[in-house]
Amino acid sequence: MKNLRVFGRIHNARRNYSPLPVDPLLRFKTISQTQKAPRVLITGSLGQLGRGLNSVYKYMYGSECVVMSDIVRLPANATDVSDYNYLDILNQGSIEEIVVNKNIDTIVHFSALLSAVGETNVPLALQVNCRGVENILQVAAKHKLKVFIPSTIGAFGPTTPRENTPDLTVQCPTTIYGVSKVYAERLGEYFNHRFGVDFRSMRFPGIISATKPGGGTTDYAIQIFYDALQKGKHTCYLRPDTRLPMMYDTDCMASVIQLLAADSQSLKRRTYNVTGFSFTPEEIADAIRRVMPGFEIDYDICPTRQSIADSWPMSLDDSEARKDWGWNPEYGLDETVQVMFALLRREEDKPTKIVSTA
Ligand code: VAH
Repeated sequence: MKNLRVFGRIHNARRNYSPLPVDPLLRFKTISQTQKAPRVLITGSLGQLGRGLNSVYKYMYGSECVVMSDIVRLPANATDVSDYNYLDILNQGSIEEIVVNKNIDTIVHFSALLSAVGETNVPLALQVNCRGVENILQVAAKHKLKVFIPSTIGAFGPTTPRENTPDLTVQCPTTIYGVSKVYAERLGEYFNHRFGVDFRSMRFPGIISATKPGGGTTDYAIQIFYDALQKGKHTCYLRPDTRLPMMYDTDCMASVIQLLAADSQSLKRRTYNVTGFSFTPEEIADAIRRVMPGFEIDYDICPTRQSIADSWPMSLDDSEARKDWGWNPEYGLDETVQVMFALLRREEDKPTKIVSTA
Protein backbone atom coordinates (compact mmCIF):
# COMPACT_ATOMS: atom_id res chain seq x y z
CA MET A 1 0.00 0.00 0.00
CA LYS A 2 2.86 2.35 0.79
CA ASN A 3 4.21 1.92 -2.75
CA LEU A 4 0.79 2.53 -4.23
CA ARG A 5 0.46 5.79 -2.32
CA VAL A 6 3.87 6.91 -3.51
CA PHE A 7 3.26 6.27 -7.17
CA GLY A 8 -0.11 7.98 -6.92
CA ARG A 9 1.65 11.10 -5.62
CA ILE A 10 4.39 10.98 -8.24
CA HIS A 11 1.88 10.39 -10.94
CA ASN A 12 0.00 13.54 -10.02
CA ALA A 13 3.25 15.50 -9.91
CA ARG A 14 4.07 14.58 -13.51
CA ARG A 15 0.59 15.16 -14.88
CA ASN A 16 1.73 18.24 -16.78
CA TYR A 17 4.23 16.49 -18.98
CA SER A 18 3.07 12.91 -19.10
CA PRO A 19 0.38 11.55 -21.40
CA LEU A 20 -0.54 9.04 -18.69
CA PRO A 21 -4.08 8.86 -17.36
CA VAL A 22 -4.72 10.94 -14.23
CA ASP A 23 -5.37 7.95 -11.98
CA PRO A 24 -2.67 5.23 -12.15
CA LEU A 25 -4.84 2.92 -10.06
CA LEU A 26 -7.88 3.16 -12.32
CA ARG A 27 -7.24 -0.10 -14.16
CA PHE A 28 -7.03 -1.96 -10.83
CA LYS A 29 -10.16 -0.28 -9.44
CA THR A 30 -12.14 -1.07 -12.59
CA ILE A 31 -11.35 -4.78 -12.37
CA SER A 32 -12.11 -4.96 -8.63
CA GLN A 33 -15.50 -3.31 -9.23
CA THR A 34 -16.51 -5.85 -11.84
CA GLN A 35 -14.93 -9.10 -10.64
CA LYS A 36 -15.21 -10.91 -7.35
CA ALA A 37 -12.13 -11.35 -5.19
CA PRO A 38 -9.99 -14.38 -6.03
CA ARG A 39 -8.10 -16.46 -3.43
CA VAL A 40 -4.57 -16.26 -4.79
CA LEU A 41 -1.52 -18.29 -3.76
CA ILE A 42 1.74 -16.58 -4.78
CA THR A 43 4.76 -18.90 -4.83
CA GLY A 44 8.28 -17.45 -4.70
CA SER A 45 6.57 -14.41 -3.25
CA LEU A 46 9.68 -12.89 -1.67
CA GLY A 47 11.34 -12.56 -5.08
CA GLN A 48 11.17 -9.52 -7.32
CA LEU A 49 7.42 -9.45 -8.02
CA GLY A 50 5.48 -11.14 -5.22
CA ARG A 51 5.24 -8.36 -2.66
CA GLY A 52 4.16 -5.84 -5.28
CA LEU A 53 1.43 -8.16 -6.52
CA ASN A 54 0.26 -8.73 -2.94
CA SER A 55 0.03 -4.96 -2.40
CA VAL A 56 -2.02 -4.45 -5.54
CA TYR A 57 -4.42 -7.30 -4.74
CA LYS A 58 -4.82 -5.94 -1.20
CA TYR A 59 -5.58 -2.51 -2.62
CA MET A 60 -8.20 -4.10 -4.89
CA TYR A 61 -9.90 -6.55 -2.54
CA GLY A 62 -8.64 -6.07 1.02
CA SER A 63 -6.29 -8.26 3.01
CA GLU A 64 -8.11 -11.58 2.62
CA CYS A 65 -7.34 -12.49 -0.97
CA VAL A 66 -3.62 -13.36 -1.05
CA VAL A 67 -1.61 -16.18 0.54
CA MET A 68 2.13 -15.65 0.14
CA SER A 69 4.73 -18.40 0.16
CA ASP A 70 8.45 -18.98 -0.23
CA ILE A 71 11.22 -21.04 1.36
CA VAL A 72 13.12 -18.37 3.30
CA ARG A 73 12.43 -16.46 6.51
CA LEU A 74 10.83 -13.06 6.21
CA PRO A 75 13.20 -10.10 6.21
CA ALA A 76 12.84 -8.01 9.39
CA ASN A 77 11.38 -4.97 7.63
CA ALA A 78 8.82 -6.79 5.48
CA THR A 79 5.76 -4.56 5.78
CA ASP A 80 4.19 -5.56 2.48
CA VAL A 81 3.80 -9.24 3.33
CA SER A 82 0.65 -10.97 4.53
CA ASP A 83 -0.41 -14.53 5.35
CA TYR A 84 3.14 -15.75 4.72
CA ASN A 85 3.82 -19.51 4.63
CA TYR A 86 6.75 -21.83 4.01
CA LEU A 87 6.11 -23.75 0.80
CA ASP A 88 8.55 -25.99 -1.07
CA ILE A 89 7.19 -26.19 -4.62
CA LEU A 90 9.18 -29.39 -5.17
CA ASN A 91 6.80 -31.08 -2.74
CA GLN A 92 3.47 -31.58 -4.49
CA GLY A 93 1.75 -32.67 -1.27
CA SER A 94 2.68 -29.39 0.41
CA ILE A 95 1.24 -27.38 -2.48
CA GLU A 96 -2.02 -29.34 -2.20
CA GLU A 97 -2.12 -28.86 1.54
CA ILE A 98 -1.90 -25.08 1.28
CA VAL A 99 -4.40 -24.99 -1.63
CA VAL A 100 -6.96 -26.98 0.39
CA ASN A 101 -6.34 -25.38 3.78
CA LYS A 102 -6.43 -21.84 2.41
CA ASN A 103 -9.23 -22.45 -0.12
CA ILE A 104 -7.10 -21.23 -3.04
CA ASP A 105 -8.66 -20.82 -6.51
CA THR A 106 -5.72 -19.18 -8.34
CA ILE A 107 -1.97 -19.82 -8.27
CA VAL A 108 0.55 -17.21 -9.40
CA HIS A 109 3.70 -19.27 -9.71
CA PHE A 110 6.66 -16.89 -9.44
CA SER A 111 9.25 -19.41 -8.14
CA ALA A 112 12.04 -19.71 -10.72
CA LEU A 113 15.79 -19.48 -11.21
CA LEU A 114 16.56 -16.59 -13.60
CA SER A 115 18.80 -16.66 -16.67
CA ALA A 116 22.29 -15.87 -15.35
CA VAL A 117 22.02 -17.83 -12.09
CA GLY A 118 20.44 -20.76 -13.96
CA GLU A 119 23.66 -21.16 -15.97
CA THR A 120 25.63 -21.54 -12.73
CA ASN A 121 23.43 -24.38 -11.41
CA VAL A 122 21.65 -26.32 -14.15
CA PRO A 123 20.45 -29.20 -11.89
CA LEU A 124 18.77 -26.72 -9.53
CA ALA A 125 17.27 -24.81 -12.47
CA LEU A 126 15.79 -28.08 -13.78
CA GLN A 127 14.35 -28.85 -10.35
CA VAL A 128 12.84 -25.45 -9.65
CA ASN A 129 11.83 -24.42 -13.18
CA CYS A 130 10.67 -27.82 -14.51
CA ARG A 131 9.73 -30.07 -11.57
CA GLY A 132 8.14 -27.10 -9.79
CA VAL A 133 5.98 -26.26 -12.81
CA GLU A 134 4.93 -29.92 -13.18
CA ASN A 135 3.83 -29.98 -9.54
CA ILE A 136 1.89 -26.73 -9.83
CA LEU A 137 0.08 -27.85 -12.99
CA GLN A 138 -0.82 -31.22 -11.50
CA VAL A 139 -2.27 -29.58 -8.40
CA ALA A 140 -4.11 -27.10 -10.64
CA ALA A 141 -5.62 -29.98 -12.64
CA LYS A 142 -6.67 -31.89 -9.51
CA HIS A 143 -8.21 -28.91 -7.72
CA LYS A 144 -9.50 -27.04 -10.80
CA LEU A 145 -7.42 -23.92 -10.28
CA LYS A 146 -6.60 -21.01 -12.51
CA VAL A 147 -2.82 -20.77 -12.85
CA PHE A 148 -0.46 -18.05 -14.03
CA ILE A 149 3.14 -19.00 -14.79
CA PRO A 150 5.31 -16.21 -16.22
CA SER A 151 7.40 -16.90 -19.28
CA THR A 152 10.04 -14.56 -20.64
CA ILE A 153 11.83 -13.14 -23.68
CA GLY A 154 14.43 -15.73 -22.62
CA ALA A 155 12.13 -18.34 -24.19
CA PHE A 156 13.39 -17.03 -27.55
CA GLY A 157 16.90 -17.61 -28.87
CA PRO A 158 19.49 -16.54 -31.42
CA THR A 159 17.49 -17.96 -34.37
CA THR A 160 14.38 -15.94 -33.46
CA PRO A 161 13.78 -12.67 -35.36
CA ARG A 162 15.07 -10.08 -32.88
CA GLU A 163 12.98 -7.06 -33.82
CA ASN A 164 9.29 -6.86 -33.06
CA THR A 165 9.31 -10.58 -32.20
CA PRO A 166 5.80 -12.01 -32.61
CA ASP A 167 3.99 -14.53 -30.36
CA LEU A 168 4.41 -17.39 -32.78
CA THR A 169 7.98 -17.77 -34.03
CA VAL A 170 11.12 -19.87 -33.61
CA GLN A 171 11.77 -20.75 -29.94
CA CYS A 172 15.22 -22.33 -29.64
CA PRO A 173 16.72 -20.70 -26.52
CA THR A 174 20.33 -21.36 -25.52
CA THR A 175 19.98 -21.00 -21.72
CA ILE A 176 18.55 -23.54 -19.27
CA TYR A 177 16.22 -20.74 -18.10
CA GLY A 178 14.88 -20.32 -21.64
CA VAL A 179 14.60 -24.06 -22.27
CA SER A 180 12.71 -24.54 -18.98
CA LYS A 181 10.37 -21.64 -19.77
CA VAL A 182 9.54 -23.09 -23.23
CA TYR A 183 8.79 -26.32 -21.36
CA ALA A 184 6.52 -24.43 -18.93
CA GLU A 185 4.68 -22.78 -21.84
CA ARG A 186 4.18 -26.06 -23.68
CA LEU A 187 3.25 -28.04 -20.55
CA GLY A 188 0.75 -25.38 -19.51
CA GLU A 189 -0.83 -25.38 -22.98
CA TYR A 190 -0.95 -29.19 -22.86
CA PHE A 191 -2.66 -29.22 -19.44
CA ASN A 192 -5.14 -26.68 -20.79
CA HIS A 193 -5.88 -28.74 -23.89
CA ARG A 194 -5.85 -32.16 -22.19
CA PHE A 195 -7.26 -31.50 -18.69
CA GLY A 196 -8.96 -28.09 -19.07
CA VAL A 197 -6.56 -26.33 -16.68
CA ASP A 198 -7.09 -22.58 -16.97
CA PHE A 199 -3.40 -21.92 -17.64
CA ARG A 200 -2.31 -18.38 -18.54
CA SER A 201 1.17 -17.06 -19.27
CA MET A 202 3.02 -14.05 -20.63
CA ARG A 203 6.51 -13.60 -21.97
CA PHE A 204 7.82 -10.80 -19.80
CA PRO A 205 10.65 -8.49 -20.81
CA GLY A 206 13.04 -7.28 -18.08
CA ILE A 207 10.96 -5.88 -15.22
CA ILE A 208 12.15 -2.65 -13.60
CA SER A 209 11.08 -2.52 -9.96
CA ALA A 210 12.29 -1.05 -6.70
CA THR A 211 12.57 -4.63 -5.40
CA LYS A 212 15.83 -6.18 -6.59
CA PRO A 213 15.73 -9.39 -8.65
CA GLY A 214 18.31 -12.15 -8.26
CA GLY A 215 20.48 -13.50 -11.04
CA GLY A 216 18.88 -12.15 -14.21
CA THR A 217 20.50 -10.67 -17.31
CA THR A 218 18.32 -7.55 -17.16
CA ASP A 219 19.16 -6.83 -13.47
CA TYR A 220 21.46 -3.93 -14.47
CA ALA A 221 18.38 -1.87 -15.31
CA ILE A 222 17.49 -1.87 -11.60
CA GLN A 223 20.99 -1.75 -10.11
CA ILE A 224 21.70 1.36 -12.18
CA PHE A 225 19.17 3.33 -10.06
CA TYR A 226 20.67 2.16 -6.73
CA ASP A 227 24.16 3.04 -8.00
CA ALA A 228 23.02 6.41 -9.35
CA LEU A 229 21.70 7.37 -5.92
CA GLN A 230 24.53 5.90 -3.88
CA LYS A 231 27.56 6.62 -6.11
CA GLY A 232 26.39 8.79 -9.01
CA LYS A 233 27.89 6.16 -11.28
CA HIS A 234 27.16 2.65 -12.61
CA THR A 235 29.47 0.04 -14.14
CA CYS A 236 27.38 -1.93 -16.60
CA TYR A 237 28.02 -5.59 -17.45
CA LEU A 238 26.38 -5.24 -20.90
CA ARG A 239 27.72 -3.37 -23.94
CA PRO A 240 26.39 0.19 -24.34
CA ASP A 241 24.39 -0.74 -27.47
CA THR A 242 22.64 -3.86 -26.06
CA ARG A 243 18.96 -3.24 -26.73
CA LEU A 244 16.45 -5.22 -24.66
CA PRO A 245 12.71 -4.91 -24.03
CA MET A 246 11.69 -3.81 -20.52
CA MET A 247 8.61 -2.88 -18.53
CA TYR A 248 7.90 -0.94 -15.33
CA ASP A 249 6.73 -2.91 -12.28
CA THR A 250 3.22 -1.43 -12.05
CA ASP A 251 2.58 -2.28 -15.70
CA CYS A 252 3.80 -5.80 -14.97
CA MET A 253 1.37 -6.11 -12.03
CA ALA A 254 -1.43 -4.78 -14.23
CA SER A 255 -0.63 -7.32 -16.94
CA VAL A 256 -0.88 -10.23 -14.46
CA ILE A 257 -4.12 -8.98 -12.94
CA GLN A 258 -5.68 -8.14 -16.32
CA LEU A 259 -4.73 -11.43 -17.94
CA LEU A 260 -6.05 -13.40 -14.95
CA ALA A 261 -9.28 -11.38 -15.01
CA ALA A 262 -9.80 -11.77 -18.78
CA ASP A 263 -12.74 -13.82 -19.99
CA SER A 264 -11.43 -17.23 -21.04
CA GLN A 265 -13.36 -16.92 -24.33
CA SER A 266 -11.34 -13.85 -25.30
CA LEU A 267 -8.02 -15.70 -25.09
CA LYS A 268 -6.91 -16.94 -28.50
CA ARG A 269 -3.72 -18.38 -27.01
CA ARG A 270 -2.53 -19.19 -23.50
CA THR A 271 0.88 -17.47 -23.74
CA TYR A 272 1.15 -13.83 -24.86
CA ASN A 273 4.03 -11.44 -25.46
CA VAL A 274 3.82 -8.24 -23.39
CA THR A 275 6.23 -5.33 -23.34
CA GLY A 276 6.68 -1.74 -22.25
CA PHE A 277 9.60 -0.11 -24.09
CA SER A 278 13.10 -1.05 -25.30
CA PHE A 279 16.39 0.69 -24.52
CA THR A 280 20.15 0.20 -24.40
CA PRO A 281 22.39 0.90 -21.37
CA GLU A 282 23.48 4.09 -23.15
CA GLU A 283 19.87 5.23 -23.54
CA ILE A 284 18.85 4.54 -19.93
CA ALA A 285 21.98 6.42 -18.79
CA ASP A 286 20.82 9.38 -20.92
CA ALA A 287 17.34 9.18 -19.36
CA ILE A 288 18.89 9.16 -15.88
CA ARG A 289 21.01 12.19 -16.82
CA ARG A 290 17.81 14.07 -17.65
CA VAL A 291 16.99 13.77 -13.93
CA MET A 292 20.53 13.62 -12.50
CA PRO A 293 22.82 15.54 -14.87
CA GLY A 294 26.13 14.39 -13.35
CA PHE A 295 25.39 10.65 -13.65
CA GLU A 296 28.16 8.54 -15.19
CA ILE A 297 28.23 5.07 -16.72
CA ASP A 298 31.15 2.86 -17.72
CA TYR A 299 31.38 -0.74 -18.88
CA ASP A 300 32.94 -3.98 -17.67
CA ILE A 301 31.36 -6.62 -19.89
CA CYS A 302 30.33 -9.96 -18.39
CA PRO A 303 30.70 -12.48 -21.26
CA THR A 304 27.97 -14.81 -19.92
CA ARG A 305 25.32 -12.13 -19.52
CA GLN A 306 26.33 -10.41 -22.76
CA SER A 307 25.95 -13.60 -24.79
CA ILE A 308 22.56 -14.27 -23.13
CA ALA A 309 21.38 -10.73 -23.96
CA ASP A 310 22.65 -11.05 -27.54
CA SER A 311 20.45 -14.14 -27.99
CA TRP A 312 17.24 -12.35 -26.90
CA PRO A 313 14.79 -10.12 -28.79
CA MET A 314 15.45 -6.37 -28.88
CA SER A 315 11.73 -5.58 -29.06
CA LEU A 316 8.49 -7.55 -28.79
CA ASP A 317 5.26 -7.45 -30.75
CA ASP A 318 2.50 -7.52 -28.10
CA SER A 319 -0.36 -6.61 -30.43
CA GLU A 320 -2.21 -9.89 -29.75
CA ALA A 321 -2.36 -9.15 -26.00
CA ARG A 322 -3.61 -5.63 -26.75
CA LYS A 323 -6.28 -6.99 -29.07
CA ASP A 324 -7.46 -10.01 -27.08
CA TRP A 325 -7.53 -8.74 -23.47
CA GLY A 326 -6.85 -5.02 -23.58
CA TRP A 327 -3.17 -4.90 -22.63
CA ASN A 328 -2.05 -1.26 -22.56
CA PRO A 329 1.15 -0.30 -20.70
CA GLU A 330 1.21 3.17 -19.11
CA TYR A 331 4.89 3.73 -18.28
CA GLY A 332 7.59 4.78 -20.74
CA LEU A 333 11.30 5.13 -19.99
CA ASP A 334 11.14 8.68 -18.58
CA GLU A 335 8.14 7.89 -16.34
CA THR A 336 9.94 4.77 -15.09
CA VAL A 337 13.06 6.78 -14.24
CA GLN A 338 10.99 9.32 -12.30
CA VAL A 339 9.10 6.70 -10.30
CA MET A 340 12.19 4.60 -9.57
CA PHE A 341 14.11 7.56 -8.16
CA ALA A 342 11.17 8.61 -6.03
CA LEU A 343 10.67 5.08 -4.63
CA LEU A 344 14.34 4.50 -3.91
CA ARG A 345 14.80 7.91 -2.31
CA ARG A 346 11.84 7.18 -0.08
CA GLU A 347 13.38 3.83 0.85
CA GLU A 348 16.55 5.61 1.84
CA ASP A 349 14.44 8.12 3.74
CA LYS A 350 15.95 10.98 1.78
CA PRO A 351 13.96 13.95 0.51
CA THR A 352 12.70 13.38 -3.04
CA LYS A 353 14.41 15.62 -5.56
CA ILE A 354 12.70 15.04 -8.86
CA VAL A 355 13.65 17.23 -11.78
CA SER A 356 10.74 17.48 -14.20
CA THR A 357 11.53 16.42 -17.74
CA ALA A 358 8.76 18.68 -19.04
C1 VAH B 1 16.33 -12.36 -16.59
N1 VAH B 1 14.77 -10.76 -15.80
O1 VAH B 1 17.08 -11.43 -16.88
C2 VAH B 1 14.87 -12.06 -16.35
C3 VAH B 1 13.97 -12.06 -17.52
C4 VAH B 1 13.70 -10.79 -19.56
C5 VAH B 1 14.56 -11.68 -18.85
O2 VAH B 1 13.15 -13.14 -17.62
O3 VAH B 1 16.73 -13.50 -16.50
